[in-house]
This record gives sequence, structure tokens and C-alpha cells, in this order.
Amino acid sequence: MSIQKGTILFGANNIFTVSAGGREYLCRIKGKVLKQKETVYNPLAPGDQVEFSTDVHSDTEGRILDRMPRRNALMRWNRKRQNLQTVAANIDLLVVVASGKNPPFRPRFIDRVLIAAHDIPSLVLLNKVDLGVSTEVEERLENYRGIGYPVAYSSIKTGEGIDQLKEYSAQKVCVYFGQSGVGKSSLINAIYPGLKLDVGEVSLKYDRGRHTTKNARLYQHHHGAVIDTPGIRHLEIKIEENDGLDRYFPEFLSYLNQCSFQPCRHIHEPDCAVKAAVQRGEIHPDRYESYLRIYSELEERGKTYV
Ligand SMILES: Nc1nc2c(ncn2[C@@H]2O[C@H](COP(=O)(O)OP(=O)(O)OP(=O)(O)O)[C@@H](O)[C@H]2O)c(=O)[nH]1
Ligand SMILES: [Mg+2]
Ligand SMILES: [Zn+2]
Repeated sequence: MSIQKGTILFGANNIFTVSAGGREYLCRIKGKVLKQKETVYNPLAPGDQVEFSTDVHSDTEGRILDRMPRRNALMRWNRKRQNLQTVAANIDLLVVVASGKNPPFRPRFIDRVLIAAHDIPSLVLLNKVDLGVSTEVEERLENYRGIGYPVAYSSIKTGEGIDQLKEYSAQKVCVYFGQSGVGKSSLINAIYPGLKLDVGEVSLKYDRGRHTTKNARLYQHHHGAVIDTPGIRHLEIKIEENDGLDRYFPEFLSYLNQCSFQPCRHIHEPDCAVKAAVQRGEIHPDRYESYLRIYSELEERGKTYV
């Protein structure tokens, strides 16, 4: 038996594929690891660094002994399981993929991803620009840029933006995240043609993706690693206990100590600096609307998460 360190590529039914020294091992997880991290639904995700031992009777199977501390992790609240789920861990760049059409642009979804990824460098990417970019979409993307998020455009049909993405993601662990059908797997294929990931058509009837990618998975390549994730319809988030949701909206920050009520929820309170900034056009009304919706969702779920 030997103990090694490796990277989780993916997991299914509590069997994890671990990469170490250019080889892959199928590993089960020891109870201890699970118990330590029992507040989450899945203790390990693509990108996690683990310690594992290889079995004496097999050189392709092993047991995961421990998880190394994470630099960061993209988490979502899994409503069905009433628990937190880790999408991916130790991320250098999160590419938040959207499309302007087919499926339609959903900035509220982007807002949620940016909250979930508050401590992870994120890029907002509008894919499928060959289908056209409306002025509304353009305006929202400009708003993200103004807030401080990098924004980029791409198309796998014309090749626009692909080389820049490749350059930008060199030597990084990049995660592609977004709704089903926006083209995450297609983009990864365009950047790293050797990977040959499955892609699926967008449903004509419902104008949304068909959930082609079923599991998040890390792929190693010569210049780093990329994690493809399954598209989700709705992202529910968790924020740190006692943290105000307002802190997750960077453009709100400079107004927070100017509200008359402290702490202010920026909902019905008089003399609220955030609401005044929305009225003056300094905060985008859609971003404020996102704030309100997420606030009431967190409230519904219980105080622990507000
Ligand atoms: N016109 C156009 N179509 C694209 C572009 N990128 C992807 N598509 C198409 O969009 C559809 C969905 O692409 P996928 O790569 O499977 O999307 P996904 O985001 O991985 O979807 P899930 O795996 O379901 O989450 C496919 O038919 C692609 O050919 C693009 O830049 N322009
Ligand atoms: Mg996919
Ligand atoms: Zn306020």
C-alpha cells in the first residue's frame, strides 16, 4: 500500500476518479472524510486535492483518506436534498457562460452565479454572438463590466473569442458554468479540440438546453485544467451566516454606511442610500431586483442563511 496525493476528476455513486502521476485511480471514500464534512451533500468535487492509498491487490483502485484544504469552492444549495452541494473546488477562473439567444439571456442567473462565486475570479462570457447581440444584452454586459467583472464575447461558429479564452485560461483551473444549452461543452471543445465532449441541441419548443452534460468533470490538458459542469435551471445560493446579502453586490458597497437605518435591508426602510442610488441610476434596477428576489428566497429558507 502506498499513500499518494491526487486530483479528483469526477465522482459518481461515491466512487471517485483520482488523477495522480499521469494515471487514474478509482477510489472509494473512507468514512472519516465523509464524517468530517457532513454538512455538505457531496464531500468531494472535481478539483479537490486528496490523499489516497492504493490497494495491495490492485494498482488502479484505492481509498481516499483525506481531503486537502480548499482554496475556494463553488457551492450551491440543493433544494431537493436540502443540503449544500459543491460544484467544483480550487478554481482559478470561473467562466460564467451565457447566451443572448437560444436559450435567452438571463442576467438574474448571472447575478446568482456571481454571488455564489464571490471569492473566485470570474469572467462573464457571452457565447453565441453569431446569433446577434441585442442592445439590452449589450447594456447589461456593460453594467457587469462597470461593476468590475471582466466580460468577453465568443462564438464557436465564427471562432470569435476562442483564442483569447485559450490564452486567458492558460496555466489555470477553469470552470465553465451556466444554464443548459449556452454552449459550455462546445466552448471547451473549441478551445481543446482533443477532449471531444458531448454537446446537445437546444430544444426548439422550450428554447432551452437538454441537459447534455450530466456530471461535473475535470479534464487535464497541457496548459492547465478545465471543468465542464451540467447546466442547471435555477441556482440557489448560500451566503455566510451573519453576512448581509448586500455585501455580495460590489456596486452597493460604497452606499451601505450611508443608510439611515443600520443595519438596513434596503427594502422598506426610509432614507436608504441603496434605493436612492437605484433611483439616480447609479445602481442598475435589475441588479436591485435580483437583490430583492434573492433576499426573500434566503428569508424563506430560514434565518441561518440571511
Ligand atoms: N449558433 C451557435 N450555437 C452554438 C454556439 N455554441 C454552442 N452552440 C450550440 O448550442 C447547443 C448546446 O451546446 P452545448 O455545448 O451542448 O451546451 P452546454 O452549455 O454544454 O449544455 P448542457 O451540457 O446541457 O449544460 C449545441 O447545438 C451547440 O452546437 C455558438 O457559439 N453559436
Ligand atoms: Mg454540456
Ligand atoms: Zn439601505
